[in-house]
Amino acid sequence: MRALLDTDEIRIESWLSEVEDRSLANDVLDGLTKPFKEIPPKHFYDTRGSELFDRICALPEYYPTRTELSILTARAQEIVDETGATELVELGSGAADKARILLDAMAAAGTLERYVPFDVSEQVVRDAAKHLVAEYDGLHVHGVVGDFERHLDRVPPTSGDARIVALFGGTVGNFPPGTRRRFLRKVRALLGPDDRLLLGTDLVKDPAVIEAAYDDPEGVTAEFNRNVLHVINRELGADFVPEAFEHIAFFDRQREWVEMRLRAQRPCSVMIEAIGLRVEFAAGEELRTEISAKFTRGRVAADYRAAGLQLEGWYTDPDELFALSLASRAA
Ligand code: AVJ
Repeated sequence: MRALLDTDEIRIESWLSEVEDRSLANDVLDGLTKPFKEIPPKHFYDTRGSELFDRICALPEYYPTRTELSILTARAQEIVDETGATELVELGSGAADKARILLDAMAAAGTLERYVPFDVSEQVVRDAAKHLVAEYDGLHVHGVVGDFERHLDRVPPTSGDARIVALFGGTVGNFPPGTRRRFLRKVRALLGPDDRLLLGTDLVKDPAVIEAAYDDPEGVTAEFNRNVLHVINRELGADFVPEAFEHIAFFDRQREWVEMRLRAQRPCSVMIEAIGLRVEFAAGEELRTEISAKFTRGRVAADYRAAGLQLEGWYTDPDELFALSLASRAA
């Protein structure tokens, strides 16, 4: 661990180290030597990828972000009053605009003590900490720089009476079902008896609505998808030609998840210097870059149960596009 900052109000620590952090190299080596090639979606988010994702969130077709924000705005006070939360832990905190809605409600309830942003980007955590301590009187920020798939156990112990651990955006849908349940079990370990998980999940709906959200006419999502190839080129010295890959997005009605893929439009031979790997793509061969599961209330409840959690609150919009749910440790 590296302590990045330690003042009266702000403490920031990092669990990432450039030498040990072989996550991308390992994922590329494993993923591109599988019978069906795949790269996990967490590697989309370098600076450009994060910018492209912000543009996706502003697209008329991409409903999840604005819907989740509307639910949170409508229900934050109720959630805070019910949980009595003194602390907010946010996994994948980014610019913390969703956190602000909860922090406002906690401040209004007079319970606000601490915010714990957890993000892979050191800059993002620093900026959020700096802005928030200026905005909220007496707020302490304990920032954690890390990968919440690997460093979840580094979240500091609760400082107050009750905390909310939040994962917004439907990001939990990026995990395949088994991994998702194991992840939720690790989140459970962060919860004391009075603590709650607040989880955003996109809901099952008309496939046409879902597919439009992942294949916009402007091509922003296509660029976002191809960005993972730019990341691999830069970080691992590879020679992908991103333009040779076509963006594919479809809703798998059986599994109820969206899949994004990149389809080689012609045969491609790619060298990945950093791991000494040559990979061949046949014309038309596809690389899976993301699954994004869509949920029902029943599926969320079942996942919670399997992870030793219990569903305690369900908050949705009038069209039931998206849901926030609250969970506690099962008795
Ligand atoms: C950030 C994972 C919630 O799955 O909808 C947006 C990422 N992918 N468009 C999602 C994404 C394509 C997004 N999450």
